[in-house]
This record gives sequence, C-alpha cells and structure tokens, in this order.
Amino acid sequence: MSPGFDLEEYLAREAPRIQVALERATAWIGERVAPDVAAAVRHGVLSEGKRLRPVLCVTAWRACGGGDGDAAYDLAASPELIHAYSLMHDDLPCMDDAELRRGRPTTHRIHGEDVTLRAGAALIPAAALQAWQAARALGCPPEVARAVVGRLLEAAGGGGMVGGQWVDLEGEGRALGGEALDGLHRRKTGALLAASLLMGATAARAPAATLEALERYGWAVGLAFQITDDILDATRSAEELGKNPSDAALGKSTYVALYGLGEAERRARAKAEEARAALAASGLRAPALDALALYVVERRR
Ligand code: GRG
Repeated sequence: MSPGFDLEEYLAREAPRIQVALERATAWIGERVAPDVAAAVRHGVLSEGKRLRPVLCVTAWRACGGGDGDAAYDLAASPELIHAYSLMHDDLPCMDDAELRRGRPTTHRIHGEDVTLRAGAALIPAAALQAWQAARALGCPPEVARAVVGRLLEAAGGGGMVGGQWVDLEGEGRALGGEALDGLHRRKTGALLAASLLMGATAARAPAATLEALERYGWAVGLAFQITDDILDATRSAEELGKNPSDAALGKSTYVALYGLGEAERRARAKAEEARAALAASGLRAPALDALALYVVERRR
C-alpha cells in the first residue's frame, strides 16, 4: 500500500510534460508528411487521453534509477504514438466505425479516411525512431537502445496489439470463453501497457528480476484495465466516456457478458491486487505504480 500517495496530483504534474513531448514528436513527424496528414497526426495524438502508457514508462524509468529530464518524456511518448495510431485506425469504418473519441469527433470524421489511414501508418515507424533516439539521448548504448525499441515493436506487432485486434475482429458475433478473451486482451491491450513499463526499465538498465516483476505487474494491470473497459462500456454513456459504447452493437465478447457485472468487477479488482503483489515482491519503491494499479479499476472513463 502507498498511504498518503496523491495519484491525482502526480498525474496532473506528469500530464503537461507528456503533452510537451507529444508536441515535440508531432512537430518532427509533421515535417516529413503532407500538411493534411500532419494535421490528422496532431488530431489523433494531441487530443486529451489518459496518457497511461507514457505515465507507466516514465514512472518505471524513474523507479529503476533513471534521472529526470526531457528525454525520458520523449521515450515515454513513443508507446503513446503507437496507441494513438491504433485508436485512429480502430475507429475507421472498416473496423469499429466510431464517430467519437476522447470527447471529439474521430480523426477520420474530421480529416477523412484516406488521410487518417496514412497518418496512422506514418506513426508506426515514427514511434520506433522516437524510441531509438530517446534511448540514445538517455545514454543507452546501441544494444540497450535496440532492446528498448524491440520491446515496443514486439508489443505492437502480430504477437501483440495487431494480432489481438485481428482476433477481436474475427470474434465479432461469436461468444468467446474466458481463456480466449484473456488471450485476446493480453495481446490487444496488455502487451503495449507492459511494454511501456519495460521500455522505461530497460533504458534504466534494471536487472532481470525487476524486469520480470514489472512484466507480471503489466500483464495483470492490462487485464484489470480491459475488464474495467468492458464494465464502463456496459454501464456509462457516450458523454461520460468521451466515446460511443460499442461492444454490444459490434457483437463483441466481453467480460461483462461472460461473467456478469458483479463477477467482472471482482475479477478486475483481483487482477489489480495481483499487479500490486508483483510490485511489492519486486522490492521496487514505486508508490505511483501501486496507486495506478488501483486507478485502472476505479477510473470513470
Ligand atoms: C489491421 C488487425 C489490424 C490492426 C491494426 C487498429 C489496431 C491495429 C489495433 C487496435 C488496438 C486497440 C484499439 C486496442 C484498444 C486498447 C484500449 C483499451 C484503448 C483505450 O485506451 P485508453 O482508455 O484510451 O488508455 P485513452 O483515450 O485514454 O488514451
């Protein structure tokens, strides 16, 4: 437990530094693409998200002995670039066909489908380059910087987020069991959350045992996060969420449909406790990570 730790204040302090790093990133990316694509990149990246992935990355970096400086935020921006592209593409008519995201019209509703497709595609290699350059700026030798980028790309690819999304799309209209649902969301959501932590910790040269503990924490937080996402989708309005609840309309298998609301809530809390236990066992002093495990199940959007 982290008595007295003020997560709200911590997140409020981190948010502007993350936003400035994302602005730096969209500026250099924007110089390399057409102006309409650059505008779509800014729309998708700079709109108001929770910034959970950058917070996990920079918090793990500091907890593992990294210092305080802008380059750590540049590193933390890289998984958020991947996350932003995934939301932009996920919202397209060929996938979830969503009109609202982060309380605003989705990127394609404003900038068009073709431009959004290109903007999302531009963000994938940009995120890798961003991670590489930030790791080098943090003093990582090339082999460590390569490992940092590798963690990001592994999590973003077929064995992670893209693969999970594929299984999710194929599963629409079919009832998946608990194990299949866990496997899907580990890849679709959990992999990038875990990678965000591991990128920060790897850049800080954390020992293997710490990396393993953070990985266990990340996977458990990922499932807690996703179960909570399903609960929010089933119980909250578009206005509260800043996006349209869509699971039922798209015929998705969800933890709420599978277990019912009460049991889904119990499972989300159990996963959050599993994450906290992994953290406690690691010996890391990271009250923000402890508090974040609870935040993911208590959040309202
Ligand atoms: C072509 C198969 C294929 C895949 C392309 C589109 C895509 C890659 C992947 C989609 C991955 C996806 C949408 C995962 C959802 C993860 C998730 C729970 C998003 C919501 O995250 P929050 O709540 O969002 O952190 P904010 O807005 O706060 O950043």
